[in-house]
Amino acid sequence: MAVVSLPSPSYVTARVFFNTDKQSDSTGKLGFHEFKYLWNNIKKWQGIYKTYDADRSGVIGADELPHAFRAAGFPLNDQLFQMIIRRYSDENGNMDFDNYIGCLVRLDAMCRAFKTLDKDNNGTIKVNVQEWLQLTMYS
Ligand SMILES: [Ca+2]
Repeated sequence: MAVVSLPSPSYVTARVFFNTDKQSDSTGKLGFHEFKYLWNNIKKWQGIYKTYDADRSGVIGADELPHAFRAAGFPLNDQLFQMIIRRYSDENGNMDFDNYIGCLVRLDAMCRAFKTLDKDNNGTIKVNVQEWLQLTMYS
């Protein structure tokens, strides 16, 4: 068994915060509450990463991914997992910690954006081109 040490949150956060601060706040600044929210999520997701790296390989394999993401609150379907693996995992289907955090931060941000637009909370949204571009061009 290989001994694997995970990068600490402070290592990944700089990049993650740079990539996400524009989504969280229209001023482009990362507010204290948003920082705290992101920080707490990253700590929580780090624990999940360690737990669901079942073979202790140091990366989340394609078979481990659905369990980890379900534990993080994202029970996606197979089609979405395949898409995420293509985008965030390496050619062997393994996702490293940096990509894992980047993926979850984006997933969480997109889900929150959806909920904001889903005003009657029925699971569907209707957006006009202006709203669509605000959502997609900003992220
Ligand atoms: Ca693994």
